[in-house]
Amino acid sequence: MTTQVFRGRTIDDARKAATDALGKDAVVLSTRSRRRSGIAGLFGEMDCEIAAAVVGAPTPVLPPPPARGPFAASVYAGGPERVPPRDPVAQLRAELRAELRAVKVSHERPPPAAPHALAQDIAEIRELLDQLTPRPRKGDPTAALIRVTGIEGRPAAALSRSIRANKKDDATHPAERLRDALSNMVQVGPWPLSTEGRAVIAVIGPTGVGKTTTLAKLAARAKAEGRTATLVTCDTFRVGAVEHIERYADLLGMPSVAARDASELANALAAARTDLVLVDTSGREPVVDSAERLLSAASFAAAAECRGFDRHVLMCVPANIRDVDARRVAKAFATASPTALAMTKLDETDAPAGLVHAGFASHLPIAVLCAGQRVPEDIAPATMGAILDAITRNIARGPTT
Ligand SMILES: Nc1nc2c(ncn2[C@@H]2O[C@H](COP(=O)(O)OP(=O)(O)OP(=O)(O)O)[C@@H](O)[C@H]2O)c(=O)[nH]1
Ligand SMILES: [Mg+2]
Repeated sequence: MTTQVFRGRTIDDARKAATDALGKDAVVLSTRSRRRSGIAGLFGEMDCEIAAAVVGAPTPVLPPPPARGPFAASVYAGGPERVPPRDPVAQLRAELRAELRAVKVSHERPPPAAPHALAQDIAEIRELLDQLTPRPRKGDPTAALIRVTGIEGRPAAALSRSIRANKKDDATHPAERLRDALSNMVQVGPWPLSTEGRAVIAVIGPTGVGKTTTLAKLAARAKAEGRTATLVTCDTFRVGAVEHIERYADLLGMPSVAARDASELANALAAARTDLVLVDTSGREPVVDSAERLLSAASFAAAAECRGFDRHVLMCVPANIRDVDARRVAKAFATASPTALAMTKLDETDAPAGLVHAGFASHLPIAVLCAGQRVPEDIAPATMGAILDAITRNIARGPTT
């Protein structure tokens, strides 16, 4: 069987040419349209092409192929063109090669350029982002030091800016410059027991951070100083919470009271005959009418029962708190308007970056440091030296370049 190709303006033209040449037994094997070469092709004109053969027919002796050209007569007359038989595998390989070439060309083509205005906008946004979040650069000793402390997020960026801004003495060791910058960032608050007159000292903060233990430590310290105190618990929610504070009160020989809401706390304050009233709370966020709400600056100032008392509301936060959690805690307990931070569990971390995170998030000074479970040993007034030592305690072991 010999396959021949016939062309025409339409498929019918091509088919008619095939029938004329091969007779009505001609079988169409394939058809395709292609843009005509030359000027006609530019105007969208197409050729139709069919491959046809007569099954079982002897190979005809054909005249030589007609002259080719844009309007070759043989084409429009449907003149036959001999196509040498091809190995199907070779044909497939040729087609694949052509496709591969096309793919390669399309990949080598440069991507379409972004419009100039868009590219400029993107560059400006990148620059702004760089300014807002200065990334610690590799090989930058300051950035390496900050990483060792575990300080992260916005406090780390602020610290890094502060160190870089203070380049007046480049000879100073980076660790010293870090301490300088930290001392400008961290604030120290007064030890709550230093109040001379009557005072309410309350502990607030998330569950399990050491509120009750810290309050018990303060109570024991107060007793050791010869001051009298009443223990009040507003945590009437958690099973065993009231008994917990009562147990400490018994051990210390102090009166204790449970207050379920703001009015009961106000009554407890009015009834107290001691120098200090130490208030424990639940770890829940202060809601309207809750006992914790009475502790807020505004309610405390407005309540007659609170008159004559200094107000100390310590927000207890663990020393290993992450930046993101410190911000959440500061927000959650803001309605109780805490006056200072009591940082707990310093003994449980080698990177007490929470000292910075909590201070930065709450804008509160640190007044109390707790480093253990023992009552009353593991509590101390906060000092700048102790805070800086704790934060930089890994520096000697960490990289400095
Ligand atoms: N290692 C260590 N453990 C502490 C510290 N302070 C408190 N703890 C322990 O932490 C656990 C929880 O302490 P609590 O005082 O009951 O904590 P809380 O915030 O009152 O807990 P809730 O009342 O459940 O919200 C206890 O096992 C304490 O002994 C500290 O500074 N260091
Ligand atoms: Mg408790």
